[in-house]
Amino acid sequence: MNMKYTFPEKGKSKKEILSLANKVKELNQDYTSGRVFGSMCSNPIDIARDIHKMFVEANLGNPGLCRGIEKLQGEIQRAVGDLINAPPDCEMLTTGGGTEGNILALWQARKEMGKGKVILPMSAHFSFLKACDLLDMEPVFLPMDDNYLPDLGELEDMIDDSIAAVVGIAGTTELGLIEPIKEMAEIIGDIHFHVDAAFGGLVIPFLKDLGYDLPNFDFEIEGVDSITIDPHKMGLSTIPLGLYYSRKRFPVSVESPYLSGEGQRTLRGTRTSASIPAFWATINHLGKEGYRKIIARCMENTRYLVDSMEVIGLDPIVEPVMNIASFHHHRPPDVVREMELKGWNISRTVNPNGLRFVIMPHVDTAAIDEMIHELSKVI
Ligand code: 0PR
Repeated sequence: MNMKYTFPEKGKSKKEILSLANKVKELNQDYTSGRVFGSMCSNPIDIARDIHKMFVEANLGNPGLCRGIEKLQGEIQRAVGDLINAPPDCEMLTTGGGTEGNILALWQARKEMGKGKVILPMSAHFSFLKACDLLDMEPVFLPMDDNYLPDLGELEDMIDDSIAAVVGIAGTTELGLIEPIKEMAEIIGDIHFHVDAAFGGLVIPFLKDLGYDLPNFDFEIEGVDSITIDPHKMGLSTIPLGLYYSRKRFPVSVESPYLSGEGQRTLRGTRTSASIPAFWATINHLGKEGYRKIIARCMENTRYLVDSMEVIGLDPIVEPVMNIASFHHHRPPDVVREMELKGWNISRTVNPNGLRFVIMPHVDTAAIDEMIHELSKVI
């Protein structure tokens, strides 16, 4: 059908628009339905939502107009910097999320190293493929070992003069694994080492506090050059917000003479910046204590999911390290589709084939029971 393009001639009333918007909202899957198991995002906590609304016009593309936001950005830098052992002179740039953070990392590596090859573990998020295409860099894939972690022997063989960057992941998208960052750093030497902690960065420090014995992934390891962390995932704040930490100053700055501020850095210019005060509010409202409580519950629910899946004959691909659990299955696309038709959002893995569940704070044991009941009919 050929739809004609039309711009409304006359305006509608506020009431009419609200009613239309509410109808549209019903088409969206609501996290509170308990039916979303395939998302790394959740409902932002109430205060984040309120504060976000207060700052909808904020634009860090022109920092001179929002010095208040810059101040809160600094507070976020120090708070999250504490969680990831960031050195005091470390830089942090706010981004639109993991994709932009990963692009900045490869941009920085390309600029500093003057080379174009990137070693990506097979587990790497697809955002790195966008980054490589954009920056005209060549991805080289690092195979996994039997535990679905990067094969360190292979990594050693792959290192040569043509490599600009190596990526390691703390909280892999498919399995939630923490890769051996320290061991990888020792092998790669001076090459730019970027850690993608988009999901795990705001989970692992709290799990450690809770007594989980987990490997280090952060700036405590000397060879780590940059880290991506997303407050809009397990930071439980509003979309869009990512943090890009770099040991060295990000090397690109473009003069922006008609704006206030000292030249523009990062990828985006004018940008919604309300998620910065929203995350600042989330951090200060929850504190470490609040995050620990929420994450402890997510882990209990993840355990509950794994135990319940056993009853319907699904085996975990790995024992979950964080609140992501994936299970062997031979035809995941069919199961995902059939569950979607029944109103359930689940996800899948590719390396290896399986069904994937992210146990975010909006998932409880009642939702898990109901979901497994439906799943048992389609596997
Ligand atoms: N790095 C890792 C390890 C990720 O898992 C993701 C996203 C990214 C980077 C990219 O982050 P942004 O999407 O913020 O740029 N992983 C999820 C995925 O693609 C994102 C997601 C979020 C998926 C919400 C679904 C959803 O409802 O699977």
